Amino acid sequence: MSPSALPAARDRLRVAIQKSGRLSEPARALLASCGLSWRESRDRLFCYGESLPVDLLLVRDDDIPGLIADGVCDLGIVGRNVLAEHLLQRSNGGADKYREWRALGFGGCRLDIAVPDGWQWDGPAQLRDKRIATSYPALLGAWLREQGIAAEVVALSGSVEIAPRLGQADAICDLVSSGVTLAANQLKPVLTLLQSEAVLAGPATPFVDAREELAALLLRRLDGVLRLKDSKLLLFQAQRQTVPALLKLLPDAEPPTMLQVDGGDTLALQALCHGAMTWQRLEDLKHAGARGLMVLPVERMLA
Ligand code: PRT
Ligand code: ZN
Repeated sequence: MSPSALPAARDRLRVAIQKSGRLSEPARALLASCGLSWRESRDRLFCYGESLPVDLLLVRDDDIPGLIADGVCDLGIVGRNVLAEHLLQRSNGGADKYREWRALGFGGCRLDIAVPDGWQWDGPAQLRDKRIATSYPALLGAWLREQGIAAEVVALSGSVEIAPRLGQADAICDLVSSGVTLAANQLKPVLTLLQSEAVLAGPATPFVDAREELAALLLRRLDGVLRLKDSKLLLFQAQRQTVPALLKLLPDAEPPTMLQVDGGDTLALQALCHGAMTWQRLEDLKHAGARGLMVLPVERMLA
């Protein structure tokens, strides 16, 4: 490659998120909680990063993997289902250029095979020689091959769930979250091909310019936010001899800070807990000797 053909060094990071849809608001909210803010453009396709040199590109979710592979965007927030489908589709051209960096804990759903309610399901072999409608032909095709099942994949771009009623297919392979859509179309889920959620996707190799440091900063903040999502700070007092039993009730807690109160056997404890702090748990702790229990939200943490 001649020096003039080298890609220009970039000192701003470009993150692609869904313009409008299920992932757009939570993706923005997550990035905002990492301290990012933007100036909106009039066409709302590009938002200039103000607090940090991290810009947003607002696009269709299906375009995000390709934009990263082609270097138009550096990072993207997209469903694992979309990323996995594109990775398989591009397996001979660009798939090795990007990968999942982090699971983000929202947009959860499953890619399921669903069959008409009336079928007596007795296993994947029942799909042999059947027509299966899907918007995920690469994922379904790969799974069928893996199972050694010869079936016809009917690729549709939308309204997959009505395909059996229209006579276009015998079964479907589609995203499911609550399952209400399947039920409304007299279908039942029988197999899960993929557990999905929104993920941060990025290049498989490090950046060679200032973007590397920016990406590392963003990841550090993201990890802090994700780690604290369900975390609470638990404060209470207890007699020294009850502490071992109390800590057994807190398997999801970081090692607590303990301070002696009044120079006696009473300790004040402070523990960061990562699981849900329900009333039942608090009552169990009280029963085991904890006093003055207090649960506080944790807003930010930097390890
Ligand atoms: O316009 P653009 O192409 O960007 O958006 P899109 O219409 O392709 O995507 P969108 O906004 O519908 O979904 C974006 C991402 O959200 C998906 O790629 C998944 O990663 C994730 N997600 C989470 C879902 C669902 N849950 C979901 N339930 N995507 C689609 N659905 C569909 C499902 O297939 C069913 O038809 O929503 C319907 C309702 O689901 P039930 O099971 O709750 O009835
Ligand atoms: Zn889409």
